[in-house]
Amino acid sequence: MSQLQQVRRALISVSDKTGLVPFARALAERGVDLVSTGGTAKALREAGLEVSDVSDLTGFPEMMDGRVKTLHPAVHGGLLALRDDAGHVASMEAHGIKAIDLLVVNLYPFEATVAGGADYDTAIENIDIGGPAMIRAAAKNHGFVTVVVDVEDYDAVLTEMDAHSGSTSHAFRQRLAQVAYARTGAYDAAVSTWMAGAIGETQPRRRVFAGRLAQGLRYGENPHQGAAFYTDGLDVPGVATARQHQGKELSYNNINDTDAAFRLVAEFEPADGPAVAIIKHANPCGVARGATFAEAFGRAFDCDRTSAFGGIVALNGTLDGDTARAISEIFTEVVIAPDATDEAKEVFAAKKNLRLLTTGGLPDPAARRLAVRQVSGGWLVQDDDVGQISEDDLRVVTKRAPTDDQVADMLFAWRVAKHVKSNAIVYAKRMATVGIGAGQMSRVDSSTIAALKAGRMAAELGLPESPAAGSVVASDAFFPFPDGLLAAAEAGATAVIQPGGSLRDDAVIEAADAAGLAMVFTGMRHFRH
Ligand code: 93A
Repeated sequence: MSQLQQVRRALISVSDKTGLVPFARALAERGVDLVSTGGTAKALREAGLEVSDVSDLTGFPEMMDGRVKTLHPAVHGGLLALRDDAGHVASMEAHGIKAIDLLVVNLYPFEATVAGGADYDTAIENIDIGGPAMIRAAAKNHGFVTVVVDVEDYDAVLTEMDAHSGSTSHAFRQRLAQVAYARTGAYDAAVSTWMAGAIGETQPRRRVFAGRLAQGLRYGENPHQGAAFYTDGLDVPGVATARQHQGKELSYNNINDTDAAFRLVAEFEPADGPAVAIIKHANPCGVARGATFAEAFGRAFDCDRTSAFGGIVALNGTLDGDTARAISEIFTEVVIAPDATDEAKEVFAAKKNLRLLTTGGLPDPAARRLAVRQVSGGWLVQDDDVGQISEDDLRVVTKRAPTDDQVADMLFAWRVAKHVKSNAIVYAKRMATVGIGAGQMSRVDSSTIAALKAGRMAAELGLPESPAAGSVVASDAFFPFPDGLLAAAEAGATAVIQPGGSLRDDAVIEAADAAGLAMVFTGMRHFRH
């Protein structure tokens, strides 16, 4: 295999025709013969370039509405033949197959088509078959063939050819081949993911995950870690697809925290009124509902004013001017909302470091998705936690039954607890969190920390008593012993929502009765490790 391979013939077949004409012209100027499929050839001819049709190469017309254009030995032989193998060369001569040295393909826009809400048949018709077949063939034969699947690489090809008198080097072809397989892999993954949704296949073991690079990141969780952001190509409203109106580039931690914030607030239906979540380090430090977004923000902020500094704020509806002004008063990294009024955008325009993201909608909190985590030597894949409960699922286990207000607050606290790292303890009162304990190795400690934060806020706001007094408390998993529950009661909680299911449930219920608490079991757990 020779290291340098002269580029004499290029097959170009692209759906995205961005940059096509200048690139093809530059190739032609370097003496490269151009061969193209229908639409691509038409675009090139219109630009005055000389190009031959793939149908001339194959002796077959494009047929079946374009389903069969390039699937022919004249194309695949030209891509796959080993130029230094006498048998392969003899086959080429015997069948009149001409070598293709450069393949330029970008695929039918399947991802964009399904993202645009296309129906089933349209999606199916946008699954490219011939393109991936050619890409995989050319990439396999990168010993001789250069394959380009990304418009961004056009310039690099010309630079490479100019550096080697019209040839490409083996290392260059190898790099492009690797990119080519990343593209075909991600493409089929997008098809499979879409199909899983379309037919309701939910088993993680029958699913695949792959992404497309959305953005190279300056660094990861820490400055010495490299990082990048990949999207799954399926247009779910959220941080991956949001429009950024201002502020510097999002960092790895910003993206992670913003996602946590937006997915939490998406638990609250806009039809039920404004909800705001403030997030730090992927945990909420305040979540509240209110009559207005400004009120909801104020109530969320009052849960833990200290932690909210440098936080991420998410809204479940349109950001308005009043709320933007209230948010502007504290240092905030990112604000994410389905939309923002012009007034709100003007308010933020003065805050150069604040990033405003709008998404056009909320993600469906019940939509089935995969959650993927890497461990040494592999990946753990599970269904996302889309579990939701309603009032009907609650089982009262204490002598005292909760009041209607307590039930409403318990369901609110429960939804928040789902988004808090375990062990999660959430105190809430009148649809606002008043104390959140997150990520402790002991449930008692989470209880104590949540109460401590509530006490601190009472002091800061000059309240006569801790806002945890008369609150409800949610626990993401059962209380294994009465101690965690008693810590919550001591902090002032009067009603408890938890999954139940401990061996010692009886002892915990007894303790709750003795403390005069109302307690309900959900039968569902929300671990988040
Ligand atoms: O329908 S296909 O899967 N059948 C094919 O044989 C084939 N060959 C190339 N689609 C095929 N292509 C795709 O056509 C390419 O991947 C490219 O996206 C598109 C370019 O078509 P046109 O040049 O007609 O615009």
